Amino acid sequence: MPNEKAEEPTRTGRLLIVSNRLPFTVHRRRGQLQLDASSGGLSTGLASFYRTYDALWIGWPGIDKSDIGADREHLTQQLLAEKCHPVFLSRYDVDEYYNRFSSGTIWPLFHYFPLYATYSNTTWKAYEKVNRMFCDAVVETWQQGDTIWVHDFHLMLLPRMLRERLPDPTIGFFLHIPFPSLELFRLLPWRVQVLEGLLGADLLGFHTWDYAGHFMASVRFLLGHDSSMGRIVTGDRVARVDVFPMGIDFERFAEAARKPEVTREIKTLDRSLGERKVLLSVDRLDYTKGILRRLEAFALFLERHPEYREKLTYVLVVVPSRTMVAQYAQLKQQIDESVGAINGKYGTIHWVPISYMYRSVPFNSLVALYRRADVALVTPVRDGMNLVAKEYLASRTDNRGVLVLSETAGAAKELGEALTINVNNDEDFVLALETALTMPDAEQANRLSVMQTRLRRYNIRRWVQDYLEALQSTSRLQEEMGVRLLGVQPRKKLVKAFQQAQKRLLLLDYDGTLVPLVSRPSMAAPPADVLDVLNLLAGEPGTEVVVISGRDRDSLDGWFAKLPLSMVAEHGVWLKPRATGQWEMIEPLTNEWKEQGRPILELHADRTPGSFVEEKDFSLVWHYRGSESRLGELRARELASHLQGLTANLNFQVLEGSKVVEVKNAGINKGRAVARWLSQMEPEFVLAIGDDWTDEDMFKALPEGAWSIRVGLSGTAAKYNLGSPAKVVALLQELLTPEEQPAAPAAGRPAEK
Ligand code: GDG
Repeated sequence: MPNEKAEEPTRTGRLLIVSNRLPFTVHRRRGQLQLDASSGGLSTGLASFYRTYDALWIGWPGIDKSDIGADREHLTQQLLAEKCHPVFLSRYDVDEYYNRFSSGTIWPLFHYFPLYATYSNTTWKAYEKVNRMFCDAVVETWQQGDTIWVHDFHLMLLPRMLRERLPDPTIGFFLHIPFPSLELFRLLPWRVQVLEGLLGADLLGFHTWDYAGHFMASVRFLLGHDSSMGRIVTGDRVARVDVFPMGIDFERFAEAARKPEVTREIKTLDRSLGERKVLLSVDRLDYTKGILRRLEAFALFLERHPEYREKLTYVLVVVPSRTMVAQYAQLKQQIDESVGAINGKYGTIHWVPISYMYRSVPFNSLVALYRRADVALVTPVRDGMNLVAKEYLASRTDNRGVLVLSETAGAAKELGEALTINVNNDEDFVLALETALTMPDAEQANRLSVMQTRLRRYNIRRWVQDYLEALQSTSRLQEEMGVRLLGVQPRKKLVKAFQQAQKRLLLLDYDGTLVPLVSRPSMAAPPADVLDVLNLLAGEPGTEVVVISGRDRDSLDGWFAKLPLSMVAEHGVWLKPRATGQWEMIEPLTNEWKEQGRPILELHADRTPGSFVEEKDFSLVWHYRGSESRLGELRARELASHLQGLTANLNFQVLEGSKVVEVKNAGINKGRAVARWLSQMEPEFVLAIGDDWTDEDMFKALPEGAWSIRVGLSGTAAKYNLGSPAKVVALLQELLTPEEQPAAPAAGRPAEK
């Protein structure tokens, strides 16, 4: 029997980084277009390394399309020299896709500010449209072997769009912000589209395990795909989910701290700040960064600790951001007012408590501030990671400094030696400030050095390398899982073997094999294409088609009685050979055990909303596909173990199938049922297709040389896997298609087929 592996392309191409913004922002100054470095965590993080890769960065250059005018070609070339490929967006696109949808819907919702989120179909359409524009740009530049790495919440539909357009691409996705809990995420009207968009990626990366867990819970609940060990089987693909806490360019900060320019800046700071202790915060203007809460806590600290007045300065750097969004403009005003109020209340003729800058500061000045600050206050209300915390630590090669970090920043998961606080707890905040300001030098050095060692090791390069290695290995995942997809060559051989054989036996499971699984079995009637292909196959001379199912006789008769098929019901209890057209029992059976089993199943159904009991002649089935999946799984285990306790005395067995627990007579299975056709017919060609482990009995009963296929990506005794019922139907249709080169049709085979 053929046993080819699915072909795996070697990936030696470029790395295509795709993000909303390019690492350069284009400005027009005195008529000329100029490139400035972009700010923000993603740009600063990746910009420091991507040039050393064989990479191309695809994104928006930050300037309105209409402001580029005739310079478009020139600008494209200028950017290409920087390994960048622009996606040009109009003012409308930016307003709708970026300001309104990305910043006005996704950002607040994903950061646990649901009341700030607005939902509009117009902005959603714009988001889809711009994702499609990015897709066009990637498709335009992509070459076989390139690896695509999509970044962040602006482009969550892109992975799937790319998968639909490119042949076998390798696609990674990294989310830089939190993925919220299911209860928040499910508020999004387009939640299914977003999850499906993301699942187009081979590898989904998150900063923390919480975010990854929330994502998998949403996928399970909203799409019904289970995950185990970070693998999500989506039908015909496996996507992997993993955690990669983003690092920084550690040496860049450590070395800058030693540069003479920075030392000079520190001296200047010393002159104006004198002996005072310095508290520092550096944030983009954003309500998630907790700036107002921090100001309130600082005021409380001054109130509680008058001894620190005139002895410390809080340097507050706020970098302008998203000024077009209403909440941000309002926040700016509130910060201005709060700073004014605190300085007014506590300031003296010699002292201004808060030194406030609303602008971006140059890199050297930033490092000088990090070096001069006794305490860094990184206290966001919610933050995906927060790189400022890490940069502060990297800059402190002098072994001094204390980091106060909020536990709702992703960075808190890695930086356990920081003073972590709950930002909503003022007492916590005040106590942390006091502890930080009085921490002995030796303790500061100890805490710093543990964190620095970790950050130096898992720096930005290591992060990128780790992610990309994991991405490459995802393409080998299906093999690791023992899955062998029916590739092009074995498929051709299968079709040819069918077409050349004179006696053929097709053994086809129904639910999950010919039609997709649905939450209520009664909804799974066969569509016309399934009936047509079964009818045509069964009409082929020398061909026996057996639908072999766990269903009861009435359901199978209702759907298939008019077709020239054989049928097996209740997993092999009842057989209806086409020749007789009569149902017969495989052997005399009793169902006395039902009286004891039924109340147990019913009790479980009552305690598990969305589940129900189905009764067949010789089996009872508890279905929980419609239940909350974790509860269903828990109850399934309880039920199975409860029933198993009874099997010693009664003649039944318990089977755990796909979202079902089935109780039926011992010794009955699909394997025994197919034995009958195999021995009576002695076929030259046998093909068995099934989707769950009740079909494994059938696969194991097949003779050497038979073809067998399991639907889905589970490990199996079958020889091959196929992705979905739709692919099974396509394969069956292909059996009926004439060979490409009809050399000599097998005897008995109608010429026109
Ligand atoms: C998103 C997530 C996640 C800031 N002000 C100045 C300046 N910066 C630089 C910092 C840092 C970056 O900007 C800010 O990074 P953050 O991580 O703090 O925050 P976001 O921009 O919100 O980034 C975040 C990140 O993505 C990465 O995944 O950590 O959670 O929200 O590098 O140094 N740089 C200069 N002057 C400034 O005034 N030169």
